[in-house]
Amino acid sequence: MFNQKKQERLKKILSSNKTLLIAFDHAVEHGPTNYPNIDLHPLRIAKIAVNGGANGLIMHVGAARIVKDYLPKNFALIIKLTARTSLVSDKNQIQALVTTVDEAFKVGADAIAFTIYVGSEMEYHMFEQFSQVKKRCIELNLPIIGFMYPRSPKYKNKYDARAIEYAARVGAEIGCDIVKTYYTGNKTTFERVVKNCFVPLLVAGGPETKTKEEFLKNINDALSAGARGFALGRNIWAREGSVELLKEVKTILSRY
Ligand code: FBP
Repeated sequence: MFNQKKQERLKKILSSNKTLLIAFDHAVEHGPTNYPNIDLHPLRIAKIAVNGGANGLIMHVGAARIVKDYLPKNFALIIKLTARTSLVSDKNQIQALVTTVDEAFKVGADAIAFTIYVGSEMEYHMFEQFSQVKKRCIELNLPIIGFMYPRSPKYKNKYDARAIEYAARVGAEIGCDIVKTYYTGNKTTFERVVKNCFVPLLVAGGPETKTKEEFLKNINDALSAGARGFALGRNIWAREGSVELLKEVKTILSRY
């Protein structure tokens, strides 16, 4: 029974062979002031996700409450439990637990998302919190998507392919059902990331690329390296023609 429910929820997220999620935690992580000309209302983002053919949306619980009644039945609501702002002196150390698994479940989460800054000084604290969250997720049959992001003094650049490979592997090892991490920017190095991550791997969109074509090239390269799909933010909802662009990504996904 337990596994069946979790499998059903996972199936909803990983529907078809490839997953397309919209990520929208940026108003917390980067702040609304970072996007002065963008309408950051959660419903606008939800409409982009639904109309563009995504199969799920990742949001904090407050935003999730606003959009949940709008979302179609077969669409996955993923609630992010951890947060940090960019107002602190070092935004790369830790994300704290701001929402409990029970609260997310009550609001209607199909899965939860949890960020770990792998390699940061506070890594142990995020690991400890993760173990508590995982315990409750198991009881409630909720899948966990681990946002596994390198923040190591050993690899100063967070997009260093070796650091990304390590972080993604850690996510699989510690029990994430799905891992999400950065694209390395290079197909060959990303193949190694995929190879070493034994659970489905989703790719973040990253900072807005100069051109739409550059963004779509990254999408193609990540897929041909073996990615199982994407959780895209800025490169979709911060661009003109978000819905059409998301549809283009969906078409590319269907070719793999
Ligand atoms: P993007 O597609 O915009 O990169 O969003 C994915 C994401 O994981 C967001 O959920 C998160 O806010 C952001 O990336 C974090 O990026 P960074 O670690 O570079 O601040």
